[in-house]
Amino acid sequence: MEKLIISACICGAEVTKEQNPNVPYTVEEIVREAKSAYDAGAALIHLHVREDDGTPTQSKERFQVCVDAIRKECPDAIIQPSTGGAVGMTDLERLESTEITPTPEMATLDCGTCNFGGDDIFVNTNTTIENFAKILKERGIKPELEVFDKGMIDLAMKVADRKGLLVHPLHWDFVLGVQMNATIEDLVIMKNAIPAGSTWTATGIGKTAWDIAAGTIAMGGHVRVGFEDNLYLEKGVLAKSNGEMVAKAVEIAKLLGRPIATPAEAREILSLPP
Ligand code: KMH
Ligand code: ZN
Repeated sequence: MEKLIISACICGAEVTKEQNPNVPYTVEEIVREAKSAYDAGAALIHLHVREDDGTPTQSKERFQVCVDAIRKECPDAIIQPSTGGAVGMTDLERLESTEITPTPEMATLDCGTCNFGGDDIFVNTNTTIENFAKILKERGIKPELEVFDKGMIDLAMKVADRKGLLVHPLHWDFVLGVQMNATIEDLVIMKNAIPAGSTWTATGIGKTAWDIAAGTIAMGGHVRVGFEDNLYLEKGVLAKSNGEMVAKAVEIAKLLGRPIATPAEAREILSLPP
């Protein structure tokens, strides 16, 4: 089976130290978490950044400082800034994370609007999707197409792909348990809905994380783990680090006979330049 790319979503925009004191806010904490994930086997770091008090920000200056500092500790990791940011941010604000130097190899591209817990709405209109796809293509950044349900796969194809704004092969990230349920049946629906030749990663939010990780690894997909999506190593046990969660994914992969991709192997699988 193809080698497994492990992505670590080390920080996110919503989770807090009140929920798990190991959630990183400062540059030093973000670097600590990126390094723990990288050392444990993550090839890709999905990155959000915060102000020191935990406020989410898409400031290009803050991204630049964090990416430069991560790069020193994780020299060959794929660093993938979020363009989703946090609920309520403007499109221009969200795109700032892609304006760092050197230009990131990848960034997320969220493919639809969804209910995001409580009364929060994560807004990605058709114009937003189209503009983000166009800008990422112009900047030579490979999008990770973030899809929270099957309709978002259809929307990405209609709104961006049919207009020639996506470069194939596509790479998808199925974020299950936000809007769509997070069962193995849901995973199968998503896997069967993407165009042939695509690569895909999946993650389950909260208590669904480990079932989705195991199912994904068995099905040949790639896996995302980390504080952004889940704060627990197992029921009732808060994770001490992102590295601990990556190590658990490595262990599941080992049990299922799936070798882990290095960053160089991940670039090859994702059709990124070496
Ligand atoms: N924080 C969410 C509102 C992404 O990184 O592209 C959006 C998000 C998706 O996390
Ligand atoms: Zn994110």
